[in-house]
Amino acid sequence: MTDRIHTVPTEPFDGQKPGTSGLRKKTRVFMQPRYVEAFTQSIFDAIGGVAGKTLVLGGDGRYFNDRAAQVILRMAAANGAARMIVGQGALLSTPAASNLIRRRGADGGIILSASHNPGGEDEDFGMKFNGPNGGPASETVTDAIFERTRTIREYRIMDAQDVDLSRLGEVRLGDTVVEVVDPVADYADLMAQLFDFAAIRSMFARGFAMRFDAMHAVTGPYARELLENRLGAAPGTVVNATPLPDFGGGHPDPNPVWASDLVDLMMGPNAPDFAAASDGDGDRNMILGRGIYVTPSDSLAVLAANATHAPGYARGLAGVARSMPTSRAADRVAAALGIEAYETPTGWKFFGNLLDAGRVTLCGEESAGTGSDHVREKDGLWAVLLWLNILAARDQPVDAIMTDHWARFGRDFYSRHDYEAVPTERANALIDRLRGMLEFLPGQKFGELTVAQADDFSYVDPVDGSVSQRQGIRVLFTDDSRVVFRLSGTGTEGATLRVYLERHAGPHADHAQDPDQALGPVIAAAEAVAQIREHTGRDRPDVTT
Ligand code: VG1
Ligand code: CO
Repeated sequence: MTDRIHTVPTEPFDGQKPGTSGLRKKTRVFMQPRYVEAFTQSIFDAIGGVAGKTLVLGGDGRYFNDRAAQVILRMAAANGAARMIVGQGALLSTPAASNLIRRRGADGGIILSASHNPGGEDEDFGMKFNGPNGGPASETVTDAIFERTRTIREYRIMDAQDVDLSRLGEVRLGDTVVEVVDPVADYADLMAQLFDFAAIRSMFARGFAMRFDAMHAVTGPYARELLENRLGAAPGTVVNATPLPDFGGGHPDPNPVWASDLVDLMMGPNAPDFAAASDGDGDRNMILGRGIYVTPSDSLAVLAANATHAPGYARGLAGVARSMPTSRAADRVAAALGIEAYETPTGWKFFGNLLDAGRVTLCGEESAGTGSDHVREKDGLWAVLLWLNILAARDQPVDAIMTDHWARFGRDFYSRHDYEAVPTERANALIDRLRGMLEFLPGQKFGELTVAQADDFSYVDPVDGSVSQRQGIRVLFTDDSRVVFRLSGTGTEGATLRVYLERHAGPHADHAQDPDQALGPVIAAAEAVAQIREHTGRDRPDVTT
C-alpha cells in the first residue's frame, strides 16, 4: 500500500488566509496545481495530523466540488485517516455536515462551499474546516492553519482511482474507510425531533400554501424531503430544487435582490401564505409572508419570542446571541424573557463557545443566518421549520405575527447597504479615516442626528477570554439609531463595504412606515460621517437588503 503514497513538494501559496467563513477565492485560483493540496495539508498539519481520525466531507455542489472532494479523500488516506464520512455525490449542506460531525463523534470536517457567492469556473469556490463540536474552526485554529500555509513544503497523497461517491456504503482507500452516506436522512431525523411535525402536517393538510426557493443549490433535496415528503406540502412547493454547479447562473443569496422572483410573488395578488429561500450551502434563510418581508434581525427576535411553541425548545431558552451588526430586536426579547443576550463579531465561529457552554440556545445574524444549539452552524431549513411550527401553533398569518411583535417590543427598522468590488485601498481609507475620528465623534451632529458613542468593536470571548479586535465601526446616535461600517471577509474581488443602518421605533410608534423612509436620517448621517460617495466613487449601494 505504501508504494501508492507519495510525498509531493510544494511551494506555499500566498493569501491562503481563512476569512469570515473559510478560505474563499476564485475557482480558478483553487484549480491551480497543488493549491487545494497545500491548503488541505495545512489543515491536517494544524490540527495535529489526521492519523486514526474520522472526518466528515461534503459541499454545496458547486463547480469543482467533486474534483476537490476526490483530492481530499486521497490526501486523507495518505495521511492515515481512519474514516471519511462523505455525503453522497460529495454533497452536504453546512448544517447537515455539522450534524454529522456531532452525531458520529467525528474529529472534524471539511465543507466545500463559497456559500452565497456564485459558482462556476469563473466564479467562486471555498473550503471551510469545522472542529469536533461541528462548528466553524475558532480563530485560534484558523490562525494556525494560515501559519502552516506559509511554511508548507510538501503534502501527502495516494495514487488511486476516483472513489465512486454515487453509491451508498463503505469502500476502502488504502487503510482508510470511505463511508458514503445519505446527505439528508440524519438531518431530517434531527428536524423531526425538534419540531411538531404533526401540527405542521395538519396545517398543510388544511390548505396552507408555501413556496421554498432552493436557488439551484444544496438545500433542494433537504427541502423536498422535509416539506413535501415528510410534512405533506403540495408537490412543487420546493422550486429550483436540483443543485447545479453554477446555481443556474445566479447568486445563491437569499435576499430581496437575488431572490426577487420570490419577493415579487409574495407581494403580488397570488401570494401563498408563506415563502422562504436558502443560500448555496443551506445555512441561511429568507422569510416572507403574504405581502411582507421579514428582516433577518426581526426573524431572530420573533423566533426567540416564540420558540417555546416547538417541542425542542419547550423548556425555554438559555440565552440569545446576535452578531454585532444585527439589529438589537433580539436583545429586547431577551430582556423581556429575563435571559442573557450576547453581542459577538460577525461570523458563526463566535457563537460556538457560547453554545458549547450552554449559555445560549438561539443565535442569529442580519445576513439571514439563524440557528440554535441543535448544531454548531447556522441553519436555513431549521429556521423555516421553526417558523412553520410557530405559524401552526399560533394559527395566524406572518403579518399579524409581526404587527403583534412590534406592538410589544417596538420595531427596529433595519437595512444593509453593500458597496461591492470597491478598490481595496479606497475601502481601507474610509475605515481608517473613521477609526481616526472615533474619539472626536461624540457630540457631533450629522443632519438630524447627534452622535452619542462611537467605537471599533472588540470582543472578549466570555468563555475562553480570547480577544478579537477591529470587528467594525459602531456609531450610536442619541435617539438610539445606529450605523455600523465594516469590510466583508467573504468577497473575492476588491473590498465590499457593508453599511448597517437601524432605527428603533418604540411600541407606540408608527410601525407601518416604509423602512427606507424611517431610516432616511440614518442613511444621511452615515453618508455624512463616512463620506461614502467620495471614497467609493459610487452614488448608491450595489445591493440593499
Ligand atoms: C458574511 C455575512 C456574515 C456571515 C458570513 C458567512 O460575511 O455578513 O454574517 O456569517 O458571510 O456566511 P462578511 O464578512 O462577508 O460580511 V455564509 O452563509 O457565506 O457561510
Ligand atoms: Co452560507
